Amino acid sequence: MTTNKYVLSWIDEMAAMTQPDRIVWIDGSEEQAEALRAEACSTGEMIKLNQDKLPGCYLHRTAVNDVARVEGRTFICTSKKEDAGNINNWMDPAECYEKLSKLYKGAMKGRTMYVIPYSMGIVGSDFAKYGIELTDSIYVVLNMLIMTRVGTNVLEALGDSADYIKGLHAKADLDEENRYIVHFPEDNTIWSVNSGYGGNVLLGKKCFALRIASYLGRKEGWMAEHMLILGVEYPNGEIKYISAAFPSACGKTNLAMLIPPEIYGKKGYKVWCVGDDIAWLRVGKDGRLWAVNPENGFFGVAPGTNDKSNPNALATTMKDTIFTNVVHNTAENTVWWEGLDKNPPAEAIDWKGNVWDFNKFDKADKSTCGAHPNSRFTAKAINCPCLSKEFDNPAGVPISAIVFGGRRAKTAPLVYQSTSWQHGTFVGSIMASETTAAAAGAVGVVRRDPMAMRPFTGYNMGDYFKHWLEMGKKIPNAPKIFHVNWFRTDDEGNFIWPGFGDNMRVLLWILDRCEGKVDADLTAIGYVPKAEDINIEGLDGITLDTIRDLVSVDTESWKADLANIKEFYALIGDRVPAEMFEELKGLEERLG
Ligand code: GTP
Ligand code: SPV
Ligand code: MN
Repeated sequence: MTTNKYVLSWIDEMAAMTQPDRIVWIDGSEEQAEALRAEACSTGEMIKLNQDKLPGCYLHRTAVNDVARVEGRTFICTSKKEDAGNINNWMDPAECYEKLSKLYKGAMKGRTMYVIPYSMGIVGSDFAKYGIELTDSIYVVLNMLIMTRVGTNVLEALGDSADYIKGLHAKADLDEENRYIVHFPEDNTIWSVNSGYGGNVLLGKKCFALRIASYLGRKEGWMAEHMLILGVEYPNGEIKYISAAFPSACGKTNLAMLIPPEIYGKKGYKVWCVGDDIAWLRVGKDGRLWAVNPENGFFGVAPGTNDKSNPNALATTMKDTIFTNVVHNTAENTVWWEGLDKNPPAEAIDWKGNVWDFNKFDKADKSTCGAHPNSRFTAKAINCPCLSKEFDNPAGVPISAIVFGGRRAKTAPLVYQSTSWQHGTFVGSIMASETTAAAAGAVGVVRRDPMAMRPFTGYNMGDYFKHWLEMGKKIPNAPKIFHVNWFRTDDEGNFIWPGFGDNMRVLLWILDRCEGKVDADLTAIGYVPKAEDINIEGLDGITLDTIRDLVSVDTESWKADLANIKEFYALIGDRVPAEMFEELKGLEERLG
């Protein structure tokens, strides 16, 4: 398929180590994909679902010990430890290659090694970057075919160049103790072993498009961010674009596919999805910041997705989708998950592969769930009813506003605006959120997650803040920076803000601020809306007082946060830029 000597010699070397029985090149054709689906079904790796109801859809269950990203086993292997920084796990590259080579040795004996040439971004475009993933998993091949652009045209575009990301994945024994997701940014290399789950093994996604790409972006003067990209269309046809960084399972997919509330819908407002997870951003010739989504599909959280919360996502999954770790409705041969509807199937197999009795489901006990809380759908972008016309535009879209957000029960208001790019960078740097099921470990613990990139920055977090500051100086028409929180709770722990489609009301305030069309109140943390400027028409049970409460700045909880921010900066270490301490001092003084 190629005469590229860098590619061929690398594959020889990896095959000599892993010793597969056969090597199969993935060409991106439907025929080959269909044969692989049939093979996966014949071995039980996948289940072909009811083709009348869910054409082209399949179900897969991962091993029960392998259901989320493993941050504790994810490493950045730079030659100098300081370049990975204290927020990342680090291993010496030589030591790591040696250690993992032992795990890979013979790991593909009796198996097939698939060679997947893929592109992040549109093949042949200025901003595309290429990768080759070697894997012994058909499930990985089929997911990569949805999530990235795969095929022989990638090899043609690569030509004789050595400029591609080398990814090696082997399932090996799925041994948790020897599971490693490691990155060698200085060698354009990613090695993953002993996992078969999502972000650990679809190497184009978090490993390449965020960790390696963030490293490259710093070197080359652009940004790789954990951001959705959406367009808000006004009744006059004008479209304004927003990118937003929320931590894993905190609402990116939902916001990106938002359906405006009726009061806006009937006036002609629309929202268009450009991307739901990753944005690559660069400065355009016009001095604005332009964003592309390097992916080609969505790897979205299933639980909670329904025809009210996210009808567009649900529609997207109705064909050509791989479901992972959801409930199998065996009577109908369809799928189900918590929060889909109020009719759990009577005959069902849970995500672990056991018979599941929905009567035993107890909301307070996650272990009784039929679908794993981090169960996912892998669906094609082109099947999304609200996909932006600009999705395939290699130039991307110009960004008016950058929005940060997280899950905070109390501290963060519904929305606030930073006072400058530097202050906005500070706001991103102190983001905090309750942890979710997207990563292995405790759920619901508040932790700092700067720019939603804590698990995904391929270099020192202090240098990453510095890069944000440097980028700001290079964007003459920089986006304004905001922070949102859909997750404030009342004393009973209920979410106060309705969220989902109604988040449109906040987006419109944000865009009005970008245009200087609406006033705001300056507080210690930044600008907050005047309550009457958030449209509450048609919202049940929400009054101007609710909004006042939602945008109020609780000085005491912010003061309590300061100590934690200082500790976090100290943990990052001496590369935190002086500007961040300046901002911190300013905040402290304003809080009094
Ligand atoms: P990753 O794919 O892990 O990066 O996550 P994501 O940021 O795309 O998260 P997603 O949109 O899938 O949201 C996951 C969870 O957030 C689900 O449980 C949703 O129900 C919940 N969620 C999303 N938007 C809102 C909202 O506006 N309000 C509330 N209360 N919950 C929301
Ligand atoms: C996330 O965890 O942020 C995801 C899912 O988007 S995964 O691809 O598993 O990282
Ligand atoms: Mn994500």
